[in-house]
Amino acid sequence: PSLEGLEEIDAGSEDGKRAPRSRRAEPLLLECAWEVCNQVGGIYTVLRSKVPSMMNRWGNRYCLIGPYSHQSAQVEFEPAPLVGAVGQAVKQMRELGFGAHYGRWLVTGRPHVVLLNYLDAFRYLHEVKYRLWTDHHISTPGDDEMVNNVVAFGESVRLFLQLLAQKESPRRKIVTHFHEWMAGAAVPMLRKDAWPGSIIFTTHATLLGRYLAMNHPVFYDHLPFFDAEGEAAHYNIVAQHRIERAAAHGSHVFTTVSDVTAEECKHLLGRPVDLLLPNGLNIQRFAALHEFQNLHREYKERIHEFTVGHFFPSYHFDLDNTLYFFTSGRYEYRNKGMDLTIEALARLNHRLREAGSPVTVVFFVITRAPTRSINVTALQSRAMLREFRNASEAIKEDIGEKLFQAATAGQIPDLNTLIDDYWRLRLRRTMYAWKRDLPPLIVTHDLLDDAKDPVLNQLRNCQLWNNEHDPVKVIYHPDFITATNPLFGIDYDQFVRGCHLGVFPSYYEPWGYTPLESIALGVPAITSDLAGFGSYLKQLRPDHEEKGISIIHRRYSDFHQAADELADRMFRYCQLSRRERINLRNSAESFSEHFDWHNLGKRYHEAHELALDRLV
Ligand code: G6P
Ligand code: 1S3
Repeated sequence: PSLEGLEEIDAGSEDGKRAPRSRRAEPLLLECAWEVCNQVGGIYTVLRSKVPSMMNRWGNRYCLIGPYSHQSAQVEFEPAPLVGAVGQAVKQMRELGFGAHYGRWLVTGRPHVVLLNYLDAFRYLHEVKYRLWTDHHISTPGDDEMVNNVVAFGESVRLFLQLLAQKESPRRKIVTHFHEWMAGAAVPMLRKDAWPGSIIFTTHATLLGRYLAMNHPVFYDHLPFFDAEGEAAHYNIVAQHRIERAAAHGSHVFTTVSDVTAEECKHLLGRPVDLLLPNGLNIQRFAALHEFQNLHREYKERIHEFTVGHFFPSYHFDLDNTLYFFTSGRYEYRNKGMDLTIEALARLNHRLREAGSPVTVVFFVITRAPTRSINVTALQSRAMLREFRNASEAIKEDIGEKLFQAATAGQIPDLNTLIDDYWRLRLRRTMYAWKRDLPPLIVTHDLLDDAKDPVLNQLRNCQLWNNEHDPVKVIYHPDFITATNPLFGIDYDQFVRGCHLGVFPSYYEPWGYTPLESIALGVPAITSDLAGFGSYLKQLRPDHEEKGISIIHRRYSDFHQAADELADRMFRYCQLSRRERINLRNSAESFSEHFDWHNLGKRYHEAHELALDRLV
């Protein structure tokens, strides 16, 4: 489609003006996902960051469709008048008794969005499920809340698209791009109805692949030989798997995010993908122009504060020779490579000690596991740090005032005599209470299941106890970092900026945003050749190492080889000089530009072109 004059062509322009007749045939692009206006995981990031690129090409002919949730809508959604074809279809949905909302998604680009209250389809859910079974052999258990929601959302979307097509087809072509099985139930239903538009389905991971990777010792070698149906039954995800499979087979264009996941699609869903759509970012959101090195220094100070509070009551080390490494992500212990990371840390600890290195590595594991609360000792250390700060500030002011008075009276006093007894005693008491005989904690929260927690157990097995003689210290923080978190008081992006290295050697990772976000914030990262991002770099950017991204070989290495390689990479990083670290941060930050949607959005545009071409 031509790029000219898009802003005048209307999927729902709020001024209600009709576009000139000759332009009305321009196609319409709808993008449908469970994570529209509803943050769950990485798909939210894909959709949200991609908006400016989509708006740039499609303008007002672009609209997203998602599930209505009152809570998220309060924050992310702004209603708009029901105008244009999309607005009219929403109006009709309402007349049919559906809670349908039309407006703008309040993210950069402010795209049109339709939010459907799928709960309204529950009143005839049994009929929809019956159709799914008779028409598509998808049997859905009665008591699975998630599957029921997905089916109800699928039906709401089907109905909405039918109403829209009645208004627009054949005058205007409609392309609908569905993401992930949770939005996929509408696809087979629409094909059965002979819906006149074109359908793209993108999977961001196969559900079965995720389960198998978590549980099977040699998932990738076995991939061609799995009996998908049998395995789905084994993991009790037959309905989900069949919805995903039906969406893959029912789409005109089937895509995924990387060649790693493309293999899974071929073997587990039985259809090779037509195109790969790698994930990008809106790099501008991260860009801090020439400021990012200063930001590193500023936020590193904040992390230093945490380190002082956490470690220094037990023993001291040189903060100037301390490096902060981190890993983060959803708590999929094996899939996200947390097992490998901890094993490699134990080896790094040994190597740094053997080498007599002056460096201390503080390693943060950031994920979300069920917890009761932040650990009392961790909070106490934090409170005491504040007490030190208050006492020091008070003494500074007191001494300053007394010194001023003495000096103006022509005396130079002994500074020691200027400290008020009250503050002297208070400081002594705090110093006394501050001292601890035990090593610093390795976990910041009280976990609900401390005895079975895999990260904690492996840290124990590897004897990473935060002992004084260990150059590698660990902080397991089983919650995501937000600005309201009392331990750091900074948000996740700021925390990343303050670190030195992100470590993400995933075993199962269709794409993997964490290392990409890390470099966008100017922090070098480690990924693996089993992550879509790593695989992309390995093939297309042989210069990735000098750009600050290392790729651990996991596809054809066993666990111990990979752990050695990872320990070696981290060890090499510890040997860099400050100047070399600064240079690497510069390279990483400028390289991240490659992954901006203005570059990778082209793949999406190709997919949409192909979908239009395949519409007969
Ligand atoms: C940034 C700051 C420098 C600081 C450096 C520390 O580049 O602009 O002032 O010296 O960070 O780097 P490091 O790798 O030691 O944390
Ligand atoms: C998936 O989210 P995940 O962390 O479950 O989709 C993301 C967006 O495409 C992708 O980056 C990630 O690798 C997948 O695993």
